Amino acid sequence: MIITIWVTVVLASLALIFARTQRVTAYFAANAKAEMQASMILDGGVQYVEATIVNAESIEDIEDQLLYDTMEIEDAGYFWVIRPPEYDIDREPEYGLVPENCKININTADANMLMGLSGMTNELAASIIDWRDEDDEITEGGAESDYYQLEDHPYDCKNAPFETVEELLLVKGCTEEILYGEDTNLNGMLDDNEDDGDLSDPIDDRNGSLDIGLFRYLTVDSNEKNMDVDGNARININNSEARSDLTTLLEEKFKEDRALEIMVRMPEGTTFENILDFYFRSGLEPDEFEEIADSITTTDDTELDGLINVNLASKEVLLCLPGLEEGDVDALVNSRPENEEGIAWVVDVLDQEKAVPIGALITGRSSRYSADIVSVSQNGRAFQRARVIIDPEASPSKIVYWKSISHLGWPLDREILETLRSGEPLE
Ligand SMILES: [Ca+2]
Ligand SMILES: [Ca+2]
Ligand SMILES: [Ca+2]
Ligand SMILES: [Ca+2]
Repeated sequence: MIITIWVTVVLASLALIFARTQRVTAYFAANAKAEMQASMILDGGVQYVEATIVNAESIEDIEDQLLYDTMEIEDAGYFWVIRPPEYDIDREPEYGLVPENCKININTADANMLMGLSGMTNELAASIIDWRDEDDEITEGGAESDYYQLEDHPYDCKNAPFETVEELLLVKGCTEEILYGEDTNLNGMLDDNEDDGDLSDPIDDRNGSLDIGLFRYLTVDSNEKNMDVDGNARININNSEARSDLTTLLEEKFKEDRALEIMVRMPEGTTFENILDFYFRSGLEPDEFEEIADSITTTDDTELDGLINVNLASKEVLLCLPGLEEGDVDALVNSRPENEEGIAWVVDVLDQEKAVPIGALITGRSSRYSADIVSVSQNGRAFQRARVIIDPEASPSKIVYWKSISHLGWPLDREILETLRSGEPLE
């Protein structure tokens, strides 16, 4: 009898151990499946974004927030493409892509343009210039290799262009605080831990508003081809060999005698700083200028770097353009035509004195876009997040930057995860 009981106990405990192992295995299998779902949805999300940009026929096809909000992959999970809210920095996320040319390019902007950003310091602006210029001459306040060689882990000054914005963390005067502000999870919103002082990381000032740092205003990826909207090379009006092309263009668009009238005003050898300069000195009417603006250029360069999209950039970024004051920027933002892809309209808003100095620094359309993609498995047990930058002008289009930022944590409302974990679908 005693023996029988003993055997039963042993068998029962064996069964218990076995059941537990089964359960743990099943749990791991379910988690592995969730992880895989989340990462496959993320990859799919990146392809979706790339296709959306490449296939878009107008900006409207890219701008619609509904294209990026709670996209469901049946029986697998969901993804979102989030972007920092532009005006109300609260807890309401915004969805969509960010044109990289709505930011300041740290490879091309001079110290004055950099200093236009609030949060930028003289020291950092000077050090950015020294980091990317080839020489070892220290700009006042800046730093070259001599400085970096004295760090605990010494390194050389790069003396070459930045490849990522994150590289700034190597540069004198830049800290995570300056770069990311209080928004350490990079969602552009004020999360609980970003507004509780030192109760939890990061340390913040608990003032109910988000200090956003410089990161969202900076890029190394605002490059575009010097081509018109249809992909044709532009006519360089400073190149005397292209004069006949310009005459042909003017004759095509306007009457022959009008074309002659314009050409007479620019004798051979006349050069222009940029196309806005050409507008003011050629005697073109604004509507005439609008018709040809996209077909002309003042440089033989096939790539244009660091131009700022005057049709979409925020006030903060436009204020970095030389000579523009708040009133000018307000006037520009309030006069933007809807879905415009050119810059000709700028001459209706700014006078010659203000327009010409910015003419070579602005563009009308977007080229590279960044996307911040968040994916989650159907059961809410796994999520993934990545920042990517897509170059649709390369052929074929390509992803020029891809960084996993899943380690920053879940960037959307926690309720989404709770809903999914309770087995409910999202609305
Ligand atoms: Ca240097
Ligand atoms: Ca945040
Ligand atoms: Ca905190
Ligand atoms: Ca704060």
